[in-house]
Amino acid sequence: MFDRRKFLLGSTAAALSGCKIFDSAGRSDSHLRALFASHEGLTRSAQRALIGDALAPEFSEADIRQGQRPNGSTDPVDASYRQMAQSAFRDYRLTVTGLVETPQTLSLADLTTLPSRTQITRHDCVEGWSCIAKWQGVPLGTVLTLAKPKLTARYAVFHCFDAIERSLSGEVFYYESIDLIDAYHPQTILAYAMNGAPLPVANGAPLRLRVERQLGYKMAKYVHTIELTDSLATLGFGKGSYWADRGYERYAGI
Ligand SMILES: Nc1nc2c(c(=O)[nH]1)N[C@H]1C(S)=C(S)[C@@H](COP(=O)(O)O)O[C@H]1N2
Ligand SMILES: [Mo]
Repeated sequence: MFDRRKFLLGSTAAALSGCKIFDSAGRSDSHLRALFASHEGLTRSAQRALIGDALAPEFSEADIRQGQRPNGSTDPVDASYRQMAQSAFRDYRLTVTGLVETPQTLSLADLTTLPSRTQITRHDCVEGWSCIAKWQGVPLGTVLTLAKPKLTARYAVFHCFDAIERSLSGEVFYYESIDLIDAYHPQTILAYAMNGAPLPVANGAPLRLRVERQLGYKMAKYVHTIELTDSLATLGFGKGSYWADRGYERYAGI
């Protein structure tokens, strides 16, 4: 079977800084990964039929062999973001809005007061590298439960502080989305800490999504708003994700 990831090895090796192409601690499920890699068009329902709502593999502290390689945006230039970053995100607020009964505005203190989950998982970027890191955060389901999704809500959309694209026609801020099944998955968390320290700016401070079992680009960094919607048609070009709108699959399962 053609191994797309081995193929990527040659082109990305030079760009790697600290992360192995594929961390060998994750080899146990490599047959599954190879299967999905070879089925780019596999639908969400087909993937669920295969792996169900199983948990992504979790690792031990000893498996963390390098820092999480920062990728994509690493230092948002948005003025309000920079100002917040200078005061340890004291003025940061997460907004939960859209198809909810009780919209929420939560500070970092509010979020860290809620029960947290810690998980050591492997991050797989579509570019062909992996990192194992420890993530701590509040389960997204907990935050959604506070906001009480309406029965019509189907997706959680994540709006981010970083303009990933700047051109004469304007700025495009990073966006992502997941359906509510993934949103309530126990390993789906809004992470504020990484490897035992507050989340660094390069990795999405103060709050980034972890939606394990999916590819790196789903893990929206610099999240300021979660919007519940019944459709993705009006978001970007309609595929629910900055990168999916530019050619990658929306349901980026591994
Ligand atoms: N807001 C935002 N989120 C983002 C990105 C980005 O550019 N902006 N890049 C994505 C990609 S492609 C990857 S692999 C991961 C990288 O996360 P890291 O910097 O913590 O390794 O973030 C994802 N989430
Ligand atoms: Mo990525």
